[in-house]
Amino acid sequence: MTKYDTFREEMAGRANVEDSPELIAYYRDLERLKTGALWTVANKIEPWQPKSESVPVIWRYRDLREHVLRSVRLVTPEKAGRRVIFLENPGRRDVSAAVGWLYSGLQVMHPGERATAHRHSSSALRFIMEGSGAYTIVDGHKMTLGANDFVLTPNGTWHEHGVEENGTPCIWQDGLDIPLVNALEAGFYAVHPDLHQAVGFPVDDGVSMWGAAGLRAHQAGWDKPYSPLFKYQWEPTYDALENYAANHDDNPFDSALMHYTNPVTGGHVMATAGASMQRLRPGFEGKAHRHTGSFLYQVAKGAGYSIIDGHRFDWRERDIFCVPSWAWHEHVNLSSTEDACLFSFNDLPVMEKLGLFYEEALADNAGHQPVSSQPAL
Ligand code: 1HN
Repeated sequence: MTKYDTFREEMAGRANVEDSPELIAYYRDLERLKTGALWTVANKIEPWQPKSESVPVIWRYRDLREHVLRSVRLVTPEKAGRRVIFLENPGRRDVSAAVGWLYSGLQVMHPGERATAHRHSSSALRFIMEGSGAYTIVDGHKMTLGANDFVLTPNGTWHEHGVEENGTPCIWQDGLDIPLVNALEAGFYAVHPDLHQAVGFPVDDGVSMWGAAGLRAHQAGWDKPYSPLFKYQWEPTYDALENYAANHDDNPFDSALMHYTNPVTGGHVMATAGASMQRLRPGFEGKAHRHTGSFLYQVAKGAGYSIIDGHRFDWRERDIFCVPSWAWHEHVNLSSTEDACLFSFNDLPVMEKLGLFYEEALADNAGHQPVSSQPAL
């Protein structure tokens, strides 16, 4: 029995007042006083269970890539600030979100280009999709980036990006909590006074200080509310997943799922955003579950499909798809010989801190959703 089964969906006890001429006149009077009667909105503002405005969407890289590259000829990073094509969920256009309160976009930079340094109240992360020579500088720490590397630019940190002269065109996915910060009306933004920041440490110093599994440097000190390990490289991540998968049973929903962590606390990488990488073993057919929290996935490796709220979404490397809060979802690796890896980021730290995380497995139909013959939006 899940926590949710304790809530019963009965009309008794819920607002059920019929309009009458007197009531309508009364509502008009209340409106003039900038007030309202709760029973006219109660059922809408307190749904029986989470009702996401977001719809499941897949953004296929083979459709998007050429348009992302097209922007290089149309705008410069100097003029655009950041040259980004953002992902717009049809249910969340009003807040420019890709799902729930999460923003995401694809950013492209050519060799020799660099974007100016700025900082803001939003926390950001990036997952590298293609190209070589990309780098990010966070509070003076410069990091080199390759495909499937994951990098943080936590809130309040000065950050800028570029691609070295001898690199190739680079594309990465940005993820930010901007819609959430805007909803909370808490966003500040500043451009660096010198437009660029000095590199104050050896390149990739954070990885050598914080990146060794199970070890902590004697001189390491940290009291910020985000991970000091700004960069999580693909090779050790994949090694860890393979090792874990080889020695542990599959999780029925996620096969082998590991979370990027703050090495100081063992918890989420940032205060408002968490991120994970999962490996679906060859032939994996996950069962359906749902939980609160919004998720954006990027296919880091392989091909398969996910069924999200009864719609099937076929994906392959670099495709991005979202799972809205409380949507049923199950993942399948189509290959019987190759594994598939899914990167994802989410707002779970917020859900957990606010005591709003709930999860349940699909009990019916052996844990699998019926699939609709209608296409998704
Ligand atoms: C931002 O800082 C970046 O640093 C990318 O590359 C996208 C979208 C909205 C607000 C800040 C970046 C962003 C952003």
